[in-house]
Amino acid sequence: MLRASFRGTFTNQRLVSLRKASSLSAARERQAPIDVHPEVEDALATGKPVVALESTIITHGMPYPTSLEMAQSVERIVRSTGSIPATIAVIGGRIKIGLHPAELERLADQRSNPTAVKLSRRDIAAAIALKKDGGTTSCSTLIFAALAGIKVFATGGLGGVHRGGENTMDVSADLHELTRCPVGLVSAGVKSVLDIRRTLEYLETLGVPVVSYAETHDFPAFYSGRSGLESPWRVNDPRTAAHILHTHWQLGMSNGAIFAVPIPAEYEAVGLTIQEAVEQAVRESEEQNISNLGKAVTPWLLNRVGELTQGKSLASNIALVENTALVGGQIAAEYAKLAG
Ligand code: PSU
Ligand code: MN
Repeated sequence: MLRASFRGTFTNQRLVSLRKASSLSAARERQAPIDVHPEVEDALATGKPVVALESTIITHGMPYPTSLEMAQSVERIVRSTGSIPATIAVIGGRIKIGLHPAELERLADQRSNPTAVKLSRRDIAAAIALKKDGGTTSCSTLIFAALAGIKVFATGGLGGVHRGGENTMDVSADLHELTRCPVGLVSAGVKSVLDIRRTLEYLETLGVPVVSYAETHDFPAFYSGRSGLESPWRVNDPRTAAHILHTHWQLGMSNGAIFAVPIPAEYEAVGLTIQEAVEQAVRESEEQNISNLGKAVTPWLLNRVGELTQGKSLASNIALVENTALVGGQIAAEYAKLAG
């Protein structure tokens, strides 16, 4: 009886948006330290498209001030598609879903704030309790996006199985997180510092849908649009991509999916040069036992590739992140139409 009258007072659409907000409201009831930017809050409440953006790329992935310019630029690009950007981070021990300009600056400027930590799932509670600043990896961005009810997340490079991972067991927590969070992750594929073949195998084991957002099935390899390995699926328009996500969750599946977008074609040639630097960086990392560095392995490799290419890899990195932000914004806009 109560149920019938409750339903009668809400439209279907309101019910859907209430459902979306539920894990966030539950966390708030538990007084979890979460601040949602008012613009993001409004978008989530009214069913407008929102795109989550990560922040380890800002704190550990690029040097300042390029990191800040990139972060501002991807937010602008998301806006150009009609979606609202929500850069996610931890500031002073509080989770931020959407950053104010001064917060973004504080996070990016590692000269005045060199203590921002890299946050994977295992680091979140400690970083919050100790009132740290932190950049969220794909893993922890997925967690907070899911908590807030954000359905699309755009990033550059997803973590994966490291080369030699069969011995070191260095497999990014990003992969497993995709089994827990119902979020569509848009990335430029997986970087060739990683073992792309094993990464794809492991994603299959985990049951994570992998879709190339391209003209061919080739799974993109970050600096290059092609890895020579195939994705099981491909689409090349935002509506079909959104339809895949919508169908996946209509069926009650609670995991995420990957859309892998190749770097713009004009960066393909320089990608070949960068590939040589990648091979050298991986060789050096083996000689210097870098695999013992734990979560510092990925930042070390990124930084070394940057040094060896004299910044060319950085320019490519920016271009591919901007491209995934564009596609992510478009997919989120289409998804919002389907979800109503
Ligand atoms: N690849 C990049 N830039 C990055 C990262 C990966 O080209 O900034 C970051 C992302 O935040 C990714 C994380 O989620 O590194 C993976 O780290 P690890 O391999 O330690 O899981
Ligand atoms: Mn690792």
